Amino acid sequence: MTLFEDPAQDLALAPGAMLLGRFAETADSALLAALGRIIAAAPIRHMMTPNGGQMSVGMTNCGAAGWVSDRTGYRYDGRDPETGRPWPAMPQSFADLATRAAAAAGFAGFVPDACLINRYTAATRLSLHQDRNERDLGAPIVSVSLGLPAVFLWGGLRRAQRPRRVRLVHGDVVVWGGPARMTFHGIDPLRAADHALTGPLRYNLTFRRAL
Ligand code: MD3
Ligand code: FE
Repeated sequence: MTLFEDPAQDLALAPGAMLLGRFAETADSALLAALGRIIAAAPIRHMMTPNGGQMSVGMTNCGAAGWVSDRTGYRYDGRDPETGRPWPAMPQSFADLATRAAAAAGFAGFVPDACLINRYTAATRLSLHQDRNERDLGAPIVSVSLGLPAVFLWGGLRRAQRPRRVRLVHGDVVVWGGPARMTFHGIDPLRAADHALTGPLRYNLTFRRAL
C-alpha cells in the first residue's frame, strides 16, 4: 500500500472500462493545435435533437464519418451538413493516440474512422445516453478529455440505474469496450473555471469505429 497514490494511475473502472490517467497529457499542445485546425474548417455547432431541442454541447467531427443529429434522428455522415463537404481528415496524431490507448486497455488493432469533438462551456451538460449508432459495437470507444475537469456520470446497462460519478481531468483517456460498451453515461453541468491551455472550455474527443 502506498501512502500517496499517484493520481495519474490507470484504473479498471469495470470489466471493459479502463481509465488511463493523463495518458494524453504529453501530447496536449499538439492535440489542441490540431483541434484548432479542425474547428477552423468545420466549426463547432449546436445540433438539433430529433425532439426539436438544441444540444447544449457544441460539436464537430473529423475522420471519414461524423456523428450528426437533426430533426430526422442520429446518424454517421461522411459530410458536414453545414458545408456539404467531407469532414476534415483525422490527424494521424489523433488516430495513433487512440490506437495506443485502446491497446493499453487490451483492445489491440483499434483503428478509428470517426472522431466526435465535444466542446463544453460553463453549465453545459450531456444527459444520460448510450452510444448505439456505430455499426461495429464490438469495437471500443476511446475518449480523451482536454481542458477543464468534468464529472462523468457512469450508469449501468439500464437507464434507471443510478450513475456513479467519476472526475475526468485534462489528459485523461478512457477506453470503453466489451461488456462496458453499452453503458449509459453522461456529463454533469460543467463548472466555470479557467484552464491554462483552454481557458473556459472543456473538450472531449471520442474515437469510434462507426462505418
Ligand atoms: C461509455 N461524451 O460523445 S466521454 C459522447 O465527455 C460522450 O463528452 C462524453 O458521451 C464527453 O458520446 C463522455 C466518455 C464516454 C464516451 C463514450 C462511451 C463513455 C462511454 C461509450 C460507451 C460507454
Ligand atoms: Fe456517449
